[in-house]
Amino acid sequence: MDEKIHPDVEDFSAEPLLDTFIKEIQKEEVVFLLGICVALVLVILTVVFFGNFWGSSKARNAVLLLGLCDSGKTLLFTRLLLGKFARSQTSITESSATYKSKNDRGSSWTLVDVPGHESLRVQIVEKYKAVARAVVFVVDSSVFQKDVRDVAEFLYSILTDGTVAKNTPALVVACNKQDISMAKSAKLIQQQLEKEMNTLRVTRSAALSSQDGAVGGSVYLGKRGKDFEFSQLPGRVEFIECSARGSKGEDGDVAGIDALEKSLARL
Ligand SMILES: Nc1nc2c(ncn2[C@@H]2O[C@H](COP(=O)(O)OP(=O)(O)OP(=O)(O)O)[C@@H](O)[C@H]2O)c(=O)[nH]1
Ligand SMILES: [Mg+2]
Repeated sequence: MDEKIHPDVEDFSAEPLLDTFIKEIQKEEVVFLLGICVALVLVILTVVFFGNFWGSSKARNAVLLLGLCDSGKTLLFTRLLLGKFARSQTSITESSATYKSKNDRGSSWTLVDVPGHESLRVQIVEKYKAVARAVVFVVDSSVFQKDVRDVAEFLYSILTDGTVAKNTPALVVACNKQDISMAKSAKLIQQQLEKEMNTLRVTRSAALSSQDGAVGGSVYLGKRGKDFEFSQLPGRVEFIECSARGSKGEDGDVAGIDALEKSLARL
């Protein structure tokens, strides 16, 4: 009788249910563990990415003053740091000092005055190029017509350097000595440099064989199949006019380097 009242009791077994339950829990555990793993991987990747990004941009804190001899780098260096005029002689070694930008962020950079003489500058550029946040390329605008080829060759060698092209430091071409009446304008200097560098690219790039650019640390400048223009460069490029002597001569006002200070404030 009892057996008939509870016909299913004998057939009933807790085992399949328990199995299903355990399997469900195990499935959830696997999903949960997978979730944790994915989250961990994401955290690690983020840390590595931002660590590298922050580390490299933090490390690149040098502003290099480059340019031919007598273009006015040392005088600009003194004016930027001390705000006043000082007599200068041809530099035979680099000078560096901390420069505080005139911006609200209070950013400060290591300003490096690199001698213009070819035999000295190559080694110093090598030393600082990997940490360059910006290159201030100083041009003597009063003798630009005579120097154009040398200026273009120097700038070309900097811009096609593998390390420089990879880090894309901002380029500020400082058309200095605007207080001299013969001085060429920034616009004209830019146009003539583009023309000259276009020619240089034709003669120099014959050695480059790879399509994507990089060969032996040297890269193709600008866009293939198009005349060279500074706007084709990946980094920020600015042409500014300035006068390290100030527009009113030796005792002149600081306005002569205003445009350069503004550029540096944006770095
Ligand atoms: N009129 C005028 N003279 C300038 C200006 N900037 C520099 N000079 C003069 O140009 C000469 C060369 O200036 P430097 O600052 O020594 O030139 P540099 O680029 O440091 O030259 P190197 O050290 O040889 O590479 C000096 O007699 C400066 O006084 C400027 O804006 N206007
Ligand atoms: Mg100098």
